[in-house]
Formats: sequence, structure tokens, C-alpha cells
Amino acid sequence: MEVLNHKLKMIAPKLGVMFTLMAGAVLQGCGGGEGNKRSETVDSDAAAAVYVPPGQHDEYYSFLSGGFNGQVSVYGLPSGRLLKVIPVFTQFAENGYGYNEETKPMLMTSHGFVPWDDLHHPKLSRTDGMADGKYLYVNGNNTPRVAKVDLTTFETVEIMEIPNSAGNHCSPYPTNNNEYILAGTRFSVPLDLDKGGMGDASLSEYKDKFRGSISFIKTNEDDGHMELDFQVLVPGFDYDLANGGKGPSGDWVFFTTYNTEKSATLKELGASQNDRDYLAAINWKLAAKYAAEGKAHEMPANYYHNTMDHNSHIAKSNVIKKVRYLLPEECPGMMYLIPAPKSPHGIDVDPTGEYMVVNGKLAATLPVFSFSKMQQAIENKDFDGEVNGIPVFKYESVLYGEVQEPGLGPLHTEFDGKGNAYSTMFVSSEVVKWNVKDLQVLDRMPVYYSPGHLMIPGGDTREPDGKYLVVMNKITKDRYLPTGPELLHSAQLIDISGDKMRMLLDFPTLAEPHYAQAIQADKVAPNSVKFFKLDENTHPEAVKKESDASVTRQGRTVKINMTSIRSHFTPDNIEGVQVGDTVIFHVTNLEQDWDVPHGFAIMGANNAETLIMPGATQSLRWVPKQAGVFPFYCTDFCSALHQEMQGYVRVSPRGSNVPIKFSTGEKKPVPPAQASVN
Ligand code: K7E
Ligand code: CUA
Repeated sequence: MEVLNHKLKMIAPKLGVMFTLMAGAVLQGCGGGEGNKRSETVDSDAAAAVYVPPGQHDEYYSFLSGGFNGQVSVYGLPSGRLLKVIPVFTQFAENGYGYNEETKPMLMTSHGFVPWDDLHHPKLSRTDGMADGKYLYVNGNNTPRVAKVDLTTFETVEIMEIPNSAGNHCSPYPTNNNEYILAGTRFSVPLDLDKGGMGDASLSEYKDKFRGSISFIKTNEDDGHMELDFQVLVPGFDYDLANGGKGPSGDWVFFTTYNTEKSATLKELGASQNDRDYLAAINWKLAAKYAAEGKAHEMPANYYHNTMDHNSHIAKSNVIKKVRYLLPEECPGMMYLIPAPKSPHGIDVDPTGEYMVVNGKLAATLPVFSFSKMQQAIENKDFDGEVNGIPVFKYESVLYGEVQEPGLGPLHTEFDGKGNAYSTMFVSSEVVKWNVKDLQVLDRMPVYYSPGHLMIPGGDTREPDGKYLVVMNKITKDRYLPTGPELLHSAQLIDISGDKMRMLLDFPTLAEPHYAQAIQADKVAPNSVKFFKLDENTHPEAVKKESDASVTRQGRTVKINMTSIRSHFTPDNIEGVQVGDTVIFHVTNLEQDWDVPHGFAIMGANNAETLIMPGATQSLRWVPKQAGVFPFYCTDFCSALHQEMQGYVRVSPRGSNVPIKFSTGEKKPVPPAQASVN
């Protein structure tokens, strides 16, 4: 979006000329004017349409990406209630994710510990072309990664780094039965096929040395475990967005490309010289077949694959040293290029799988390509040359038609399952409804302001649930009470059940939502875990009864195996710690009841609290730098005596002879002192 905004400003005068004859209303959306009037006349029954009475549940879960906060926010629809924030690529002080010892490995990469990313696209796992409510896959854009959130716990359980990639933007796209999760590079980079990874090259060698990659991540049907099966090394364009086919096109996945000029500098100009860029079509099934049949080469690699163990709740990192790759020029029939309007953004495939909509953000029309015509063109070898051995179709031979005057700056499209498509217009600030068959515009809804993605529950699946549409806007300006220079981004909920769109609700969102997904609540809610079973806790430092709690010293490390239950920690009095020791609190929450986490925090710790779910064990590291008696306490108001849920650690000067000693309560005998220091 950052590039886009600027690019649009640059070409705005040209577009202005191009659209002088267009309906005035279209151009006014952005800055207010006509548009505002319609919004001010929100139907009087709009409130009732989104009202979920206290104590009742929403009809849908929606998962909004957090963009530059590296998280996913979960909202109920239609109410717009915020239900949860799921940390994925970002440390989350609120619950200790990325701060406590168990979750730190989740954020390890070949670049070291990377506690942040830019998360754009949530995609639900699929069965038979429909969201199945098991997992949510998301991409990390900046340090290329794909993560998996388990929807029984709403926790991030797997993160895979993507080698040979830079700017993992067209990612992650599950195929219709989750066979593969596809992830493409945004930035091409010079790949060193011998030594592996990125090579050293001059930017002036861009055209010859830079390449993109599309990663094929295989998933295990039983536990969803990911594995990078192979990559396809593609020409050195920029790859923007992707989407999988369905039905007849189910074996295919489509990627928009820009900078097919292969310009290494000032891309806002350099990447806009050609009138057309490409929509890349890849037959993933054929690619998998080629890879299985020995067409793949192997190169060295170095990437992390981090997984969270379900029972111990401990994440482990696995470093992988090889990757297989295919070259399109060696794999006939695997990849084709469709000329598309210059610098296209979103690519969206309709529910029937026949129509591919290319959202050419700089284009005056919205082209819709036909999958059956593409098949025909392949059969007739109806090509217009090739690029790096990849056949290029003639625009006309694969084009179904163009939506005329759709609006300005089309970015993304979703479908309602009733034959209609809805596209966001970034520049003219509107959602435009059009018919997929006759390509006629049916309705326009001004939105506030400058929409990016939009989402209809199931709108990217075989059978959308065409009742609501959520549009995620980039600019908030005057929509809410001002909060200084930074405003939360705004989402708007639109009723699409009738012929005309109906604006229902504005709600603020966290950081910058790009894409979102939604699913009927009954596909997820019944599987939601209420607490972890203490019996099944395999954490090696778990303490399952208070009498097993202990404090032990090993050299300069003091290990505190502690329990928490309403409303005390065992032990709550600890002595014998010295300045500069590494103290690790392993806290097991003994509760076996829903919604009774205990938090643990200690004064001066250089990390965060950790919030321990019932039945789980979590570990917080603390290195006291001063002598004194330091309180620790439970941070989550868990009972009427929550405020009493506290304790002390005595820290003596380095080299002191205070023995290790710990207790809770008066009755418990103090265990014999452990071996003292050094
Ligand atoms: Cu359009 Cu990253 Cu999907 Cu933002 S992207 S809007
Ligand atoms: Cu435990 Cu508050």
C-alpha cells in the first residue's frame, strides 16, 4: 500500500483526464462530499441488524490481520466485538508470548530472534474448498515466514521461515484440501544456487541475477504439520498477491506480478513502463508431480521451522539445511503468463472457479479472465511468445471481459455466491458491486476512507455466505473522536443480503488490517479448548502438586518449580538467591476450570509477565541486579483473594552464605537447605 499511495498520486492527473466523463459521485468518495450524505442516512434499523444482546453470541468469528503489529485480531460479527488478540510474529507482553522461555523459540529465524513482523493475509484451512475451522494460516512479510494458529486454542503453534524469499507477500494460500500452502516472494533477490540463499550481486545485475520463488508447503492431514516440500524459482519480477482456483481450476494457483520490467530502482516509475504486467498461472498439482518424479534440484539452505508441542507447551526450533527447487523452463505445462493491466494488485477467483478477476490498481477497467478459455489456449498453443521459457498468452484469447468504469484504484474483490462480485476502489473510496456474468456495475457504496481488502465470510471459497461484507479502510481521519496524530484503522460492516448494499456499522481495528477471514461460529466454537488437562502436561519442569514444589541451585542458576492456584503460589517465600543469579520460575497453574489463568510477574524482570493457562506450565527468566526482597504477584484478578496472591524472593549480595530456603504457610516444615553457592 505504501508504494501504491504514492504511485496513485503520481498518475492521478492522467486518471483525472481518463475519467472526466465518469459519474461525478465516483470521484467524490474520498474526501467526503456527496459520499458523506449517504453515510449519514444509515437506515434506522441498522443498529438492530448488528445488535447482539448481552450474553448472546455472534454468528461469525472474523480474523483480521494486524499488519504491522504482527498479530491477528478476532472479532465477532455482526457486533464488531473484539474477542481476542492472537500474537503470532510479535512478542506480546500481555501474556508473555515471545518473552517466556517456552515461546521464545517460535520467533527464531536464520537472522536470529525476530520479535516482529508485518502480517497481511489470514487464510483458514480448507476441506473440499470450504473453510474447515481447524487452522488459520498467516504470512510474515518482512522476514519471510508462514505461521499456523490452532483454532482449538487460538494459539500460534507453528512458524516456518521461508528461504530464498524476500517480502513474503503473496502468501499463504491453501489449496482446496490443504494439500499445500503456497507462499510467494514480493521482492526478487539474487539467489546463489550453489552456496544457497541470497548471493552478493550488484544492483546493476538485477535483470540477470535476481529471481523470485514460490514455496510449496505440504501439510500433514492428521496434525496439520507443515513441511517445505519444494520451491519453484520464477523470473525476477515482484509477486504481489495470489489465490487458488476452485472447481475446474482447483489444480491451479494464480499470482499477480509487477515490475516485469525488472527495474532495480525507483520502482514507482521503473515498474510502470510496460503497459502490461502478468498474471502468473501455476498448475500446483503438476508442479508437485514434477517434484515427486525427480525434476527437482537441491540447493543448500538455512531456515527455521518452529513448532509448539501440544502437551508440554514448549516450542522447539528445527534448522533445515536443504531445499528442493523446480525451474519452470524444465517443467512444461506447469506455468503460464497472462498479460494483465499494469502493476495489478489482488487476484480473486470466483466461487465457480471459472473467472479470475485482476484488480489493476492503475487500470481504468477490471479485467476478468476465463479459466476455460485459458485451457483452450493451452490446447491450441495460442501463445504470444515466452518469458524465460514460460509461455505468454494473448490477452484477448484468455479474457472473458472487462468491467467498464468500475471506479478508481481497484485493489481487491470478493464474491457473494449469488453471482456478484464486490471490489474495493482505493482512490474513489467505495465498494462496487458488479455481476460476474454480464460485468455490469449494480451498486456503489462509499466507504470511509480508501479501502484495501474487503471480506465476505467464505467469500474466497466454493460457497460464500453472502450476508455481510467487511471492508477495511486505510484512512480514518474524521470518523472517530480524534486521538492525536495516530488513529486506529476503521472497518465497516455492510449488509449485502439485498440488491443494494446497506451500511451497518463502523468499528475500530488494531494496527492495519489487510485481509481477513470469517467463518460461521459453530464451525469453531464447539472445538474450543477450555483448559489444559494437568494429567497431559508433559512439561519437564511441571509440578502437579504443591508438595512437589522446589527451589534448587545449579551453579549460578536457581530453578524455582512453583504452583499457582486460587489464591496462592507455592512456594511464596524464597531465600538464598544472589545478585546476578539466573533465576527461572517454572510456574504450573493447577486449576482445572475454564477461564482461570494466573499471571506471574516479578519486580525488575527485563521481560514481561507470563500468563499461565489452567493446566499449563510457563517459565520466566529473571536476573536480579540488586540485593533486596522482591515481591512477585499474580497479575490476573482470579478470585476475591487475588490481591493476596503474592510472595517474596530474598536476594542477597553475591557470595553471601544465605542458604536456599522456601516455604508457603506456617505449617509446612522448611525443607533442609540445599547445597549453598560456589
Ligand atoms: Cu492489498 Cu498486503 Cu493484501 Cu494490504 S495487501 S490492502
Ligand atoms: Cu491468581 Cu490473581
